[in-house]
Amino acid sequence: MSSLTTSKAWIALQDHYELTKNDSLRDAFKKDINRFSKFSIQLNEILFDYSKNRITEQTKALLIDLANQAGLDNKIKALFSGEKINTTEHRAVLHTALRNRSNQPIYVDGQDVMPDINRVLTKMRTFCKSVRSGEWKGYTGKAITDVVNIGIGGSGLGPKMVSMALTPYSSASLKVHYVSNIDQINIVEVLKSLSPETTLFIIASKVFNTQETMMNAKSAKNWFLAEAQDHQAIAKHFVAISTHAENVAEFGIDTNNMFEFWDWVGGRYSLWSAVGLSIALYIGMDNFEELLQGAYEADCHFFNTPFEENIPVIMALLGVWYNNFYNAESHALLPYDQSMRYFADYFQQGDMESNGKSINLQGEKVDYNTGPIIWGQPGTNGQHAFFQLIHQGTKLIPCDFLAAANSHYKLPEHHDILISNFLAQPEALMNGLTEEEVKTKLSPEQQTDSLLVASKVFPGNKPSNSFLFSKMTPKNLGSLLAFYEHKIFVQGAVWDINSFDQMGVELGKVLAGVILPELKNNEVITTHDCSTNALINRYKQLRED
Ligand code: G6Q
Repeated sequence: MSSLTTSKAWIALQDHYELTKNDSLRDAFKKDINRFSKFSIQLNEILFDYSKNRITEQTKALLIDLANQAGLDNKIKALFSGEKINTTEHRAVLHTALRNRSNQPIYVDGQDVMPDINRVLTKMRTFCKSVRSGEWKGYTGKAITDVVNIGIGGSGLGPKMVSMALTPYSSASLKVHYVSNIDQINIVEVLKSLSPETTLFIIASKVFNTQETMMNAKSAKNWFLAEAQDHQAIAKHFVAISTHAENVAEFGIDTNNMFEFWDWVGGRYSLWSAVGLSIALYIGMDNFEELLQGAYEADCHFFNTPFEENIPVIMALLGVWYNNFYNAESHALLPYDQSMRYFADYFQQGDMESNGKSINLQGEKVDYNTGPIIWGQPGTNGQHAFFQLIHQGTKLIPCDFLAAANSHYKLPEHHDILISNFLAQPEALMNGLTEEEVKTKLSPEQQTDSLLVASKVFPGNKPSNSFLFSKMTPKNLGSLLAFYEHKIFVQGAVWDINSFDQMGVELGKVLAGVILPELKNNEVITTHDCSTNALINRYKQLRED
C-alpha cells in the first residue's frame, strides 16, 4: 500500500465515500435552497457552478485536507517560482511566466526570464503588424493571405484550438491553416487552394527534428520552391518557432526569422509562447495579449485564493473524488460552443499526457488511479451521439458543460436553443426520471409495459460542472484554459506524479524508426513477433508502387 492510500486524508475520504455514495443530488437540492451559492465561484466574467456534484460541505473539507496533506500550497509556489519540478528532465515549468503581465521577475538558474519573454513578444508584435498590414511582401511583391502552421502535438493543437475559438476576432484578409499529421492528405489538401506567392509557413517545433513536422516542412518547402525557383525567397515565406537555432538554420530558415522559446516551456503548455504566433497573426497581437491577460488573471486567482474558493483546485479535487473513490474512468468536456470544437482534443493531450503516469515522484508504482480519460465534443452534436451512455449507461462519467451567454453571431433563436440544451442536460443528468415520473407520461396501456417503463427510467445522480461566461473573448478563453491547466497540475500534485514529462510517447517512435527502413524494399521481414511480421509483409504485398 502506498503512503497516499494509507494516509489519514485518503482514509477519511474512503470512509466518507462509503457513507455518502448513495446520497441523492436531487434530495440535496431539495434540502438546501442555498446549494448553488455554496458551491459556485465567480471570477470576472466566468461563473463556475459545481453544485451538481455528489458532494457535501464535508466532502469538500475532506478533499481540501487531502490537498493540504499533499503540500499543495508549497507545490504551487514551486511551480510559479521556477523550481525544477519536472524532475525527470530537470526543468522548470514556467508557462505562467509567459503570461506574467505583472512583469515581476521570475528566475531560472539565477536569471530573470521576463526580459527574454518580453523581447519575443515585441518581435511577434512587429512581425504581426507587418504581415497583417500587408507591408510584409512575398517574393513577387504580393501581401500574405494565408498562414500555414506546421507543427504537431503541443506545437499544433493549442494554436489550432485557440484560433478556431477566436475566429470572430480574425482579419478577413488573413486565413490560418494547420498541418500536423504525417498523412499526406493533411498537407496536400491544405496546399491545394493556396498560392506560394501569398503563403507564409510557420514551422513550429520545440526541438526542430520531430519526424512529422520536418517531413511536412520539407514538402512545404519543395512545393514552394517548385514555383518560386529561388532559395532567397524562402526568407519571405518561412519562419520558425523553436528552442533550437542550429536545427532551424540547418533546415534552411534564416535564424533572424526564428521566434524562440525555452526548455522550461512544455510542448503542451506552449501556446502562450511564440508557438502562439499563428494565433497572433490571425486575431492580432492585441487580442493575443488579451488571451495572456485572461490566463494571467486565472493564474493570480489560483495562486492567491484559498482552496475553498479556488476554481482550479475545486475542479481538480472533484476529479480526484470521482476518479479515486467512485472509480470513474473518464471525464467529458462538453462545450456548447461550436467555436470550441477542438477544446476537448486539446485537453485530451493536456491532461492525458500530463497525468497518464503510473509511477510516483519516487519512482514507485502507484496503487491508485491517476489521470482520467478525457474526451468530448461540442453540444448539441454530442447529444445526438453519445449522451445516451452518459444518461443511462453503466459508467459514471463526470461532465463539464461550458457555454457563452452571448454569441458573436446574429441569429438569436439559435443561441436560445443552444443554451436551453446547455442548461437542460446537467439538470437531466442530476435529476433523472423515476419510474413514477415515467408513468405519468404514458398511456394506461403503456404503463403496464414493464420493459418500456424500465427503459425510460433515468437513474440521475450524474455529476457535472457548468461554466457560463459572458462571451467567447480572448480574455475569457485565456482564463478557462489556465483553469484547466492548473486543474491538471493540482491532480498531479495530489497523485504525487510528474505531470510534465511524457516518456510514454517514446517507445512507439523508436520502433517506427526500426520499421521504416524495412519498408524500403520488398524483402520478407521476420525480425518481429509473428503478428507484426505478417502485417509488414502484407503491407508490402498490398502497396501499389
Ligand atoms: C507536449 C509534447 C508533444 C510535443 C510534440 C511536438 O508536451 O512534448 O506533444 O509538443 O511532440 O514536439 P516539437 O514541438 O518538439 O516538434
